[in-house]
Amino acid sequence: MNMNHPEKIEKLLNGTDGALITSPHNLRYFSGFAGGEGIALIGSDFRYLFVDSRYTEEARSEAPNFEVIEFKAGGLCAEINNRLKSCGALRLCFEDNEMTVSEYQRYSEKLTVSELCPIGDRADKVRMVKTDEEIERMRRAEKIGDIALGKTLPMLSAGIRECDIAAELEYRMRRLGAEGTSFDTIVVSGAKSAMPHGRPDEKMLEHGDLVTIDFGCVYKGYCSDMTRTFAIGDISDEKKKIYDTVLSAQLTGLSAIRAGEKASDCDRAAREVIESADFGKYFGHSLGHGVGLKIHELPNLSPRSEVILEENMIVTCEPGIYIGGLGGVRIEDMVAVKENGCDILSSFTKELIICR
Ligand SMILES: [Mn+2]
Repeated sequence: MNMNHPEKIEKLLNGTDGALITSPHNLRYFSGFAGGEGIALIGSDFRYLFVDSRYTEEARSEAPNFEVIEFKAGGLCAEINNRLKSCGALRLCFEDNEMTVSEYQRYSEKLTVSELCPIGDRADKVRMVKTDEEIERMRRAEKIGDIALGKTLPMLSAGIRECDIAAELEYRMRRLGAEGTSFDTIVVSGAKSAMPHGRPDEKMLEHGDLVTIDFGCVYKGYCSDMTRTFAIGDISDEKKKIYDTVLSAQLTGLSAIRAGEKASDCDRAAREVIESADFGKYFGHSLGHGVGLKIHELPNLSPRSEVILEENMIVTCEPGIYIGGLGGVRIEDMVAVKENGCDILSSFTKELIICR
């Protein structure tokens, strides 16, 4: 992001004189600086980036549209106050969802401002619609996941531990150029697969298990997110029915996603498939979420969402059924919303794979 998007800055400011940007993802989005630690002060006609000496070089090269100011320990607020004075900024907005209470108290005491107003979800809303460059980074991230999963798949068999699969997948993604994982990799098998966000441990895969793998990586700052569920050997008819129902719901959700559609209607379309198979009470979460610099962004594809989808939003479509004691299935793709549908960024098969 840079000076090419003044309308995004105006949305962010919403009538205030400046925005105090402190979170790693918003620093990166609005300035380009990827170091994570620093403070940006952004107004309609000024751009300052305050960093300590560890980040000065990086900030100067990554945020060319910003005046980079190096501060010494204890000197940050004085440096900010100098710039506030020279540009006459009095009312600042700040990231209330990201700042600690003690940081807020310190800024309230030390900054010479008339008001610090919460920014609410304005930064998140600005980031909702992606540029082509952002989409290409996420397409690449998702592709890395596709390839890494393909290379890990031969490991899946009875007797191997969940933690070994998670480690292999993460290693493969790093070797393919990922900067890291976009969240802690989920590999859950057997009865544990009924925990949507369970953690991989030393449990071994067993014959007849469902194994859910939910994972993603970060490429040039942008996250990917995908989920596939596999069978270890032959599975029961009920597990097969759960799989088929989730797949059908996922495909229905995908076909509902398009620009102009209500996010809540996409959730509804997929949920109805699961409800009509009498599994409704086992699908507790929403259909999907936005993805970007953060793994969970706006919009939410949930029954309560009031968002109308717009072209180039990136969202996931990930229905699931989780039955305590038995197991669960989730299938997830990340997609770019388009005028007449959606562009699915992952290409890994969704046909049930039975691992022998
Ligand atoms: Mn997800």
